[in-house]
Amino acid sequence: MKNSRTMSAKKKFAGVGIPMSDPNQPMKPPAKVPYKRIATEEAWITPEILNGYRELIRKKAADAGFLSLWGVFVKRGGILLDRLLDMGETRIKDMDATGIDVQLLLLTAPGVQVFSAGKAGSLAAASNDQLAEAIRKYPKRFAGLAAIAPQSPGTAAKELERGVKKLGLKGAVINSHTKGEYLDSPKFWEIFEAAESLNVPIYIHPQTPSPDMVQPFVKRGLDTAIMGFGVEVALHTLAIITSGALDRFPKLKIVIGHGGEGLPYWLYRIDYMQEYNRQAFRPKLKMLPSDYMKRNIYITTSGLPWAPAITMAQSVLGMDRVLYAMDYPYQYRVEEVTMTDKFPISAANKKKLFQKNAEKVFSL
Ligand code: 1DF
Ligand code: MN
Repeated sequence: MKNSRTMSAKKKFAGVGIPMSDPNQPMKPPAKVPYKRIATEEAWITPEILNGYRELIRKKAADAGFLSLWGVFVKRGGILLDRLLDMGETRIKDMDATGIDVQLLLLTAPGVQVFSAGKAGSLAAASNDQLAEAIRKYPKRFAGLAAIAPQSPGTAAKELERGVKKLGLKGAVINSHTKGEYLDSPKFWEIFEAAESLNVPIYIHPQTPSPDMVQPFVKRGLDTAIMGFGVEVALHTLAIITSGALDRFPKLKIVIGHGGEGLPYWLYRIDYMQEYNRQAFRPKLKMLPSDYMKRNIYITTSGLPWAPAITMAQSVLGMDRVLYAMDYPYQYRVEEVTMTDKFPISAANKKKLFQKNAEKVFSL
């Protein structure tokens, strides 16, 4: 019997048997809709940072996680890199082809977090200047988050402040662990303090899992976007919640992608078990993990235009906490938009998902 997988050998399929278009062929643009489509996890890179990566590889100074992540760039090749590098007409054309009104731009993983502190700080600042320049050219189409280098928390906090106050950026992106360290360590909390007082969010974007847990994933080819990314950011988010950081910074806003990296699905069990699993050195939390998820965490739909997963997350976190994202150029497909346009939710909630929540969370 024919099924959707065997009907045509040439046809490519996205998740769960859904057909997908080729982003390098002309696509049928999505229908006009009564809301702006704001995509909130859209990637870019500077030539200088890309060269820094090449140097790490050349000098054999890359750890297993970065080596594997670099493999993604190599495998996907020039088409992907061109799209990451372009901050002008090509990007705008791609946005038009998929009905995206605004891209919120985030320096792609692993950002500057694989470099030494000094180099990371200067590359981050230079990238923020370039990002601000692109936004000045296309103020209606682009907005962005500041890249920061957690290797020097004080410098990172100051760069976040400069990014927001001087450059008009809307928060910070941190590509998860920094050389194996997570933001639950109080040494990083200057960054939280700055974000909270500036009233801007921190987007914790995936990268490959930290050195202590990456090996079993790498061995099986599961360390990047297929699952390792999600496990890494879910761990990072739970680490922050269970550290008590959100009792110390109750107004801190944290954004995570990919449908909340599995956490909405697990919330009941996390709440239930945290009572028994709390380690002795941890502070007594003021609330349940699900309460912090509903107070401090926002999630985006990046790479997951799938109604069962996203409507589930909306039902447990609330309609105000879920924002649209495409994950350009990694998941640049018109279906990222059209499938989300068709979610079985009300018109008002669709406008929240695509537009209103992003405007509020990122002060657009
Ligand atoms: C991929 C996806 C690669 C995402 C990324 O960085 C990345 C991928 C190198 O599909 O291989 O950031 N992502 O955000 O899902
Ligand atoms: Mn992404």
